Amino acid sequence: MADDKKKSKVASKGKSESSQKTVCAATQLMIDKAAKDGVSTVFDRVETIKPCPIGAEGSCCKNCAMGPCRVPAPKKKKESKEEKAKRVGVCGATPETISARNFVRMVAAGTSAHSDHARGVAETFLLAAKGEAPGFEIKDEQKLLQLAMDFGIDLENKSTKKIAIELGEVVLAEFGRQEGETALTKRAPLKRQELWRQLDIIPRGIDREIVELMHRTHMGVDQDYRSLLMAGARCSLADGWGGSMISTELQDIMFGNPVPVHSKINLGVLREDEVNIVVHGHEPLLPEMLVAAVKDPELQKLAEEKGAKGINLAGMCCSANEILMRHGIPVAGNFLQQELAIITGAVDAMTVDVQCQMQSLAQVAQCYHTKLITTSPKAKITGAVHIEFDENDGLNIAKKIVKEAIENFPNRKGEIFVPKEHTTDMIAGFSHETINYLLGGIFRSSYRPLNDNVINGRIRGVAGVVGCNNARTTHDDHHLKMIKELIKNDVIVLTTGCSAMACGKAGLLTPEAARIYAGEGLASVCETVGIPPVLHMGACVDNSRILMAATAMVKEGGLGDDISDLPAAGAAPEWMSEKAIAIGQYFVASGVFTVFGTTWPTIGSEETTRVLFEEFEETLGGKWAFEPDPIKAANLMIAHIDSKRKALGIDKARERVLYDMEMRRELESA
Ligand code: BF8
Repeated sequence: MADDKKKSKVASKGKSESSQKTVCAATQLMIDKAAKDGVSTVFDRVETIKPCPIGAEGSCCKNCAMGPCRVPAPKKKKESKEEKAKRVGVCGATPETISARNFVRMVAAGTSAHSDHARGVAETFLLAAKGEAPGFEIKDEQKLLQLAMDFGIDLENKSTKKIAIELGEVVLAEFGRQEGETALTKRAPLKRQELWRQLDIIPRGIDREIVELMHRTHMGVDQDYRSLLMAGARCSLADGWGGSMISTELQDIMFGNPVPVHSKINLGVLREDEVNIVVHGHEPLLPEMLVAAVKDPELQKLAEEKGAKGINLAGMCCSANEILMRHGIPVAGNFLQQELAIITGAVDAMTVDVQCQMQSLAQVAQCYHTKLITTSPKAKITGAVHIEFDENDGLNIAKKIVKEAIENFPNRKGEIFVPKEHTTDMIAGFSHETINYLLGGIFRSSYRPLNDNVINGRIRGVAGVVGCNNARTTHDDHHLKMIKELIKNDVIVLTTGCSAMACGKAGLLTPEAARIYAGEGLASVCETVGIPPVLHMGACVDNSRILMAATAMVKEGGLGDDISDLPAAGAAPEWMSEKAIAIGQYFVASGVFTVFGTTWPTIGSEETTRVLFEEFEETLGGKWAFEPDPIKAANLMIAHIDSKRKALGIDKARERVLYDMEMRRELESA
């Protein structure tokens, strides 16, 4: 922040401003049921546990046992040099070092989560390539060949099987690579790669960058906040152009590249008279096997024998996005709805693997009959049943889980209540290849029509709105307010994760939404092509699809020669996880202006915040911003998009479009 006035404004913006818990009617009904049943949920706990103000601003250093040292931002506006010199930790660490360390540790944790997910997928891919993982196969051969070429594999005179095995081995080696450049960074626009090289922030190996960041932030190592923040940028690139991209690519190869698919969303997709299995977490390996297992005739028969009308599989969080995108499996809800699914009393089993699973699920499950089943050796929950997933025997394990759910169906107790009237239709499945195809048609698939419509001003720009729910903001509200403001202003929105689910529930993921919510220019394009104004691109690892879409726009031509030239912006208005910080940081390091809401974790240091919010634009071409008001945040994004349009010399085109609309209105009223 440039001055004290600005800084105190940022600090006060971090406070929660609303007592309304949700804008989702189904969620509210289930919060009411939880209260009636005497069950505590995240919506109750957030009222009683206030965030530690010093931790929230990134001013608590607990990296050694001389502390924890609390070095909060000064209360008064002007601080003398002597006062500032005293505001340090026991070892002398300054507020800049402490806040930068805390920030980049979040980047390291987020990168590790996406990348360890990727490692699991790569291990399964290699087994599948060798024919040693029954049920897993190579579904998208074209994508396999493309990825193999990106990893420098010579394809000549090799069978698909041989290429796949080589690819699996090379990809696994990518995690432990010690030097050189992470292979998929070469997919970025050339100018971006050159900038990364100049700044020496191209990741070497994925694990190496995470380990180095943990080392740098150990007591007494890197104590220059700029150096720490740049190392954070490098680590984040190992996520976006490394771990996350590897997950997306290998999953597409094994399970199929998503294409537009119709489905339904919200807690109403659960069925009172069927066995309900909710699959929650992130890795799509078990979910894919469950999709096959629930169709097993013997298990269907067993369900009938137990008095159920069928077996209903539904998703929660990013696991939901994975099987929605590829199979159209209905989605029960996003992050803040996980406990509420169990509170319906109709969930016979909930499986969890890794990430975003609240420990409270075990207590909530005990109040009903639900079997909570942990499936990853990396993530156990006290009180849950553990049935470990093994890719060597995936289908049988999935069948075992389905059987557990069926056997549990007769054990339902208490009032069963599914908010049946609350489901919404949606279209998901927009991979970046699909956008290419939809816009250009089968024989001339290309981003040209998208670029042309940006250049002619019908589409003002592109926004990636992604990320979590956070119980400290009204559930779904900030996603929806921001996205409606963007599309109203002709900004097409690409969405993933829990944000995509908020959009689905609110009806924004249908082509009809264009006419209702989008500005005239965007609506005309959506109607011509038959797409929604908000495109669901998948789970959080699929934010790598947004990087690829942005790169495709640059390569198509006419919109500059780097991602930072595009009229584009990113946002996570309800973020809560460390993964979101890693994602935001790789967007910024890829040249994108990125706005986060809710709270900002470096407020304790004016200088660290200034580097992230201002200086990064000079060095990286992208920068962070914090704005908890979603409408104001959307307008920051629109202003940025307009500034990029101006720099590209295409601002006049949009003025003409607006003039045309005005003329049309005049004609209509004449
Ligand atoms: O990875 S958006 S709450 S579910 S972290 Fe988690 Fe956030 Fe949801 Fe998926 Ni992403």
